[in-house]
Amino acid sequence: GPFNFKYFPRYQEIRNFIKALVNKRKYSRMIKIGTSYEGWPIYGVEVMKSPDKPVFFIDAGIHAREWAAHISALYIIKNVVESEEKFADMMTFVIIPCLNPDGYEYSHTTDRLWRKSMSLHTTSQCKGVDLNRNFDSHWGEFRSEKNPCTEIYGGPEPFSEPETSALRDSILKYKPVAYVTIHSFGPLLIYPYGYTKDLPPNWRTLHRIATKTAQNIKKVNGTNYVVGSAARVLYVSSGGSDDWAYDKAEVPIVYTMELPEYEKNSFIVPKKYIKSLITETYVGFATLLQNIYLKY
Ligand code: 0X9
Ligand code: ZN
Repeated sequence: GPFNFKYFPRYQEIRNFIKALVNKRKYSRMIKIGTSYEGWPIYGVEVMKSPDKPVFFIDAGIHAREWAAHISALYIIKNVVESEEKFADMMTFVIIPCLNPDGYEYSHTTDRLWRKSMSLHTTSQCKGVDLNRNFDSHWGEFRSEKNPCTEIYGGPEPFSEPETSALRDSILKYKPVAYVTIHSFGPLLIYPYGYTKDLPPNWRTLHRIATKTAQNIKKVNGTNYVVGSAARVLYVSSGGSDDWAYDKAEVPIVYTMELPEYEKNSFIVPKKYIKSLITETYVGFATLLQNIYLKY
């Protein structure tokens, strides 16, 4: 039967789900923003009623093993597409549920804890670039490695990877007012910067919206999101998509959402928690949307 959010789907199933979902829906279409290293199309959903509305851009799955992210993005897609008028009246939505299909598939077939992409760079036998170290924002400076055999290899140069280039081009094309990138695990709702403990110009706005969002999420299952700048709340690391979107693409509202863990220090989400995970993450999305809509 069709995908029902009771397990974690393979990439082919994500494709089929999106295709069936947007079929005959008003304002929704399936888009392809690029092609992965191994040749998978990188799919997304665009929900647009009219081209003059501000754009809310979401991605998930930059990191392969963070399956909580992909499935939560799919649930947001389902709700936005099926609402037809309700959300499309407010903003335009672009949602990419799996930016790193090669790594995602590999985390299903071979290594559940794979983080990176699957590309091979000439000097090494080791595969994969940490896509969240490959963006052109203080690239290679902090918590990023030059050795391809490490988990946080930043790649040979900024945007060396087809996946990060595709995201860059798509963000530059849509010029969103808000960009949310979904990861795990936290729970954290963090804003720029990641490359410095200095705060960005509009950090008060970012902090206020994040605080409201965390409060609303808490009402669902009691999950306690921690709010703050990436570098202050988590660690200093550079080359991330959030900092690039904020500094280089000039997106004013940017968050990295680190979804909760369900076993101590683990990316594994037992199936029985999927429903509570996607429900509360959706409430987080809806709260962000409300606040961003009021401001833009
Ligand atoms: O380290 C990362 O890329 C993110 N954490 S994760 O555990 N999902 O790998 C955090 C990124 C926060 N943003 C920046 N440092 N720019
Ligand atoms: Zn991540």
